[in-house]
Amino acid sequence: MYAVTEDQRSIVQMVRQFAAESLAPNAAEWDETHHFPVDVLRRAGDLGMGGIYASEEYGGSGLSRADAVLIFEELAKGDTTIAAYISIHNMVTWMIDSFGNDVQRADWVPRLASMEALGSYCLTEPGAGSDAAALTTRAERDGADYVINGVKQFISGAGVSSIYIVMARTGDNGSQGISAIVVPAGTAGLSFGPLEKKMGWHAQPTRQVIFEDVRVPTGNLLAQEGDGFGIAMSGLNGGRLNIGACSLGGGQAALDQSVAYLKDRTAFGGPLIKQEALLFELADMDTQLETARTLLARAAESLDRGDADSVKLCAMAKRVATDAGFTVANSALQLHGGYGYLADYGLERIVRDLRVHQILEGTNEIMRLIIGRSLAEA
Ligand code: FAD
Ligand code: 2MC
Repeated sequence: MYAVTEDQRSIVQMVRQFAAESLAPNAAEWDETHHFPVDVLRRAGDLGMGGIYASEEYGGSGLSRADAVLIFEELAKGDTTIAAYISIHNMVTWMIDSFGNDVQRADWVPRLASMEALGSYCLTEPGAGSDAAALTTRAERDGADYVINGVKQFISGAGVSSIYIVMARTGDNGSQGISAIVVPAGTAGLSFGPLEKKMGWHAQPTRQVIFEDVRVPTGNLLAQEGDGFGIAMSGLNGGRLNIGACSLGGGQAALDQSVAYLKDRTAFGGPLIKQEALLFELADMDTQLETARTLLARAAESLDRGDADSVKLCAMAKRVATDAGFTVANSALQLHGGYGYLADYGLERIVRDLRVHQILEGTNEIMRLIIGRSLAEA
């Protein structure tokens, strides 16, 4: 049953105001100048958005996944790229809060929840993306330390983040030989590749993270050796919902702008919104977004409950919402005619930014693989 509670309404109102005042007016400039607004992220942290679904014990907001998808939709209406980074940061906060011991949680969660420290999630490698269990970055035990060697590819926030969760191989037995280790910025041997030049997501840095004999205490291991793949995947279940919600927010902003534009723009003797072909297009856009919103809410509630089919539902919601957001934004661009292609109208930026949501946090083909496997294995 999809119903928004009174509490959720007030959270949405607060986030909507933050997005309208602090994100939307700056989104075009941050995109153009490739500016990562760390100061604004700290303000989001002050509002509780650095640890949305981390427990309150160490400074998290203690909200549900159902709350989180509403929050990310609103943030993305202001700036999808910044919203998406906040989602990745939340994966990091939640993974430490959920799988760390009390010392680790007390050390890192308060700083992450306030966004005083930013987090990066390091799974992908140059030779292992979709097939994440094939990763080769190694962490060898040496006395009381791990010594890490390897390269992580496409890491969001890299170079600016203070805390890196690194999935590294401590054993050779496939996904069971992977561990999750926290590497703080400034550790000797940790370096970053140049900024990647990207189609979108200009307002956040993407770089390689390079480990050359990076030495961290074994006390930085989350849970037990061999638990890392499960920890990484659990983080991604929520991440997939959030990124879907970011696509929804971007798509909704594009639809709202299109309705206003077609009411205003006249051709053939009246406002374009009177053209039934265009009204039907708007109707389909609205329907696609509502379908995505409904499935996101359903998947979020199942993740909150820990249902057995929540992994599959998160994959479905990610696939549907990221496809819907991109399709709707692209249609919105078309509905604006030539003006849609101009940067001033903001739509080409939303299209560029949403395109990558169909690729990262598990490509939409991998989402189909997860869903398909669940059918084959049933
Ligand atoms: P590949 O795995 O090489 O896939 C190539 C193509 O083959 C894709 O279309 C894929 O869907 C398809 N394919 C692969 N296997 C199958 C299969 N079995 N069946 C059907 N089709 C298949 N990663 C992180 O760890 N942390 C980050 O912060 C992060 N941020 C990112 C930011 C950006 C801007 C980008 C572009 C990527 C980011 N990523 C990050 C990496 C992202 O998760 C990967 O790019 C993605 O998982 C795909 O991996 P790949 O690029 O190696 O593609
Ligand atoms: N939630 C919880 N556990 C999961 C899981 C999930 N979503 N997916 C897999 N697991 C567990 C699974 O239950 C199994 O556990 P056990 O060993 O106890 O039986 C273990 O992980 C291994 O799973 P599989 O046997 O399914 O592993 P396989 O290698 O065949 O395939 C696949 C796993 C393809 C689903 C996984 O590699 C995947 O999701 N690939 C996509 C990678 C990805 O999403 N990358 C995103 C990087 S982050 C990013 O892009 C950002 C922007 C932050």
